[in-house]
Amino acid sequence: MRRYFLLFGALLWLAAAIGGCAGGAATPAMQMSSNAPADADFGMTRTSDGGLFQVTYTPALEPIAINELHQWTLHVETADGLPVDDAVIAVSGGMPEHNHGMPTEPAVTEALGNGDYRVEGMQFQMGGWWTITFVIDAAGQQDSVTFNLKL
Ligand SMILES: [Cu+2]
Repeated sequence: MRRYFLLFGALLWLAAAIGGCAGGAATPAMQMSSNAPADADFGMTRTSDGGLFQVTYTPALEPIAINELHQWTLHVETADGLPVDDAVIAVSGGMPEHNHGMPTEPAVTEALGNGDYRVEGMQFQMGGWWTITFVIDAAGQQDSVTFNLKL
């Protein structure tokens, strides 16, 4: 009897995994891991790749729940700690090991002043390792920052 419950549970898990990964129906279950590299930085404040900006995200939903649409506030400073206003910021995200993106198309919808920006449309359809990348254009310079999340 116990065997049947285990099999049923495995099928449920597989269905959930496939359902959560658009286009991943052909992905073998063995490849469905979502482990970040051992040295991945999960901090909510990071320096952008080129060192131009210090960027901090604050989710309106804490902790972040799966499948719940919510906002983030992004705070952008120069390397010297001065708030960066009038930036143009693009958002993208996904699960690197699953080759899928987010179910939504998040966007910065409002500059709030003092280096803060409202990010709308944040939603994650499954648990695991996610990366969210912000490409920041400000004062004629561009740099990007990628945050790691474990959901
Ligand atoms: Cu996934």
